[in-house]
Amino acid sequence: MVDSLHTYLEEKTAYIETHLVPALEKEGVPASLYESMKYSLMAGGKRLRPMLVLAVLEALEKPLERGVPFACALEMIHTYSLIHDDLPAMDDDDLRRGKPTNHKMFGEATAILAGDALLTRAFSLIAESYLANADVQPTTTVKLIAELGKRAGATGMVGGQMADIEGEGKKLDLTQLEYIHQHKTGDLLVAALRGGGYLAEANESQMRALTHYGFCIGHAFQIQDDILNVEGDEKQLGKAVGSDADREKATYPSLLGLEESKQRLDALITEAKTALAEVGLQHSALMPLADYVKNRTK
Ligand code: GRG
Repeated sequence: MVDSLHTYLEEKTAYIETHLVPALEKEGVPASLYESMKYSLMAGGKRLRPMLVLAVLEALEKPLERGVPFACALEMIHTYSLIHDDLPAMDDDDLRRGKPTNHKMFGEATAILAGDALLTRAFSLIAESYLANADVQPTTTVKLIAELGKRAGATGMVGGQMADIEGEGKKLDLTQLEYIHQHKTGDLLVAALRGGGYLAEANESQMRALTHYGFCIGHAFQIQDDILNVEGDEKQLGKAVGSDADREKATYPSLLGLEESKQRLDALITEAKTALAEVGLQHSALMPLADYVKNRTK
């Protein structure tokens, strides 16, 4: 079990961050495109998805280095999704993590291309790195690519984003809201867990448990996001500027109320941890990481 979650998060964040910039291609890339990609990739962030990959390898006692290319690829896809989400055609945000959004810094065209290039680089990074690594079977590399394509694309994150946009201003029910968040937010977390599982040669029951854990924390992540938005808005004395309420988006608290949302959040975290304990992974960092999803304040 990790002694201190805080230290664990700091150490793993630093480890991941040393690998992100070297994972980008520089030679032959227009300088403005490279700077735009690097700007958003290194603009902070919790690095939760890469951290989950490393935690799976650690839990199954495999070398952490093996997870690095896949972890970086996930962070690149996450970064691209945020760059595109901030564009005027989507959320039209000026700030992300307290800094100007990519299109505010580099212009819209460059921001679109930086997102495209990060998405593409994620896949070439996986293919190049693992095909050159004798510890990873080529079939594992293909599984990683398939997993990421499915969870990031039209059947995953992009599909969830589309449903979210189409749901704006409509009265959604819980099933529709869950569909949106399972795909928009949850699928990339599930990809982190399953990709880590492939790389760590998890057996079938471990793989099922990791998938279920990913599903539960993905769902919990979104509920906590909604709760943080409500509580943040309450602190601003009900002035919900830029909030989901303003944009007429359904949220868990708006459908279930704050108390029931919190109960669901607790139940999901317990379910995630139980799934791991059932396959003997109760001592891994994945346990406190589940609590972190619930207790996070940003
Ligand atoms: C544009 C294809 C496309 C998809 C966008 C991720 C996403 C889909 C939209 C972001 C909007 C949003 C706030 C979603 C809620 C959950 C979420 C993914 C939050 C951001 O993830 P964190 O908290 O971000 O891990 P950091 O900043 O820590 O990296």
